[in-house]
Amino acid sequence: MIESILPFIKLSPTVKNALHHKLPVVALESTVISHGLPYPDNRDVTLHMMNAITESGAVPAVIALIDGCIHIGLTDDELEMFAIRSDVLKISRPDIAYCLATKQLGATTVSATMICAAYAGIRVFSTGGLGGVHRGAETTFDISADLTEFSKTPILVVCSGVKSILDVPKTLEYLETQGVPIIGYQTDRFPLFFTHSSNHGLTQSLNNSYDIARTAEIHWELGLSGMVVANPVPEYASIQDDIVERWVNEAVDQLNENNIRGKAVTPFILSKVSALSEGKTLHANKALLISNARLAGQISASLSALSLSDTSSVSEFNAKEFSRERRKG
Ligand code: PSU
Ligand code: MN
Repeated sequence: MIESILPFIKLSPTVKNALHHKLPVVALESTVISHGLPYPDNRDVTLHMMNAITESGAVPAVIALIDGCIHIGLTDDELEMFAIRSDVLKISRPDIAYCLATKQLGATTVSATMICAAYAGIRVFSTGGLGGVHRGAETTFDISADLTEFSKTPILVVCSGVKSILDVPKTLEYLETQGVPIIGYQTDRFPLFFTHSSNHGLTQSLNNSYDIARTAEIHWELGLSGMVVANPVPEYASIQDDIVERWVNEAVDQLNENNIRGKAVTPFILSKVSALSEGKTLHANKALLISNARLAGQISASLSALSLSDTSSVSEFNAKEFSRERRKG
């Protein structure tokens, strides 16, 4: 880890031990806990995600900002605090230093979680959906910092695509411009979060965690940056696109009526859609979060098996030394 960063990083004992022994670790974001889901589902689904990661042979690490430090791995009490409190800041790339300096509680979005995971040497991160290009972005310029992060930070993010609260074709175009690979897991269609499939085709599709890990390893060996693995919501929990679309349109109308802007846009639409669906979207949301965590755990374990996962820098990493250490251990 770069020396100047050390004072700002607090690893939990479990995560510290895992990183020290080069075991597979999967990062989890905290914005989905503090701003994405209601209590107590936010806490419970996080515990289920952590279990799924453990069952896949990896160590989970929820990332959040507390009292001037980037915490990698939370205690149960800390998780409860992020699940309950309403004064938690939503932290993207521009907000990290401000939150640390003012010692406020910060929940990390996809962009901030990628940055913090990379500091710790974690390569795989699991979440629900990415931020993207908002509908009407041609006038509001509202494009999530998540999308530019992928061109900067070499992390693999497992997600279920993006919600159709966004402009999906523009989001895909933007990711392509940023040079971000999107690998469909057992699909050649871009998943729409609540909906298993879509008419947006993908050019990259792989069927198992080993092939994904191998691709990631090459991507990083070549010095390329972040990547997306799109894992569709499990079919049993998938909701038909035209039904979701009705709720989304209504939520977007309310957004304009209430003059909601900036950081508040995504949480506002998420909670409106959830209310309009009378909880149906919550069921899908939980199912996909757990399924993504499981896949991320498998990919992370495969990367470790390839001797390249979870190192502070792939280019610095001495694969031979690692295999020697593994044989010894
Ligand atoms: N999309 C979801 N659920 C979420 C988010 C996005 O379906 O919880 C969160 C993620 O943390 C993502 C952030 O990084 O919202 C994007 O916020 P914004 O659109 O303000 O950049
Ligand atoms: Mn925005």
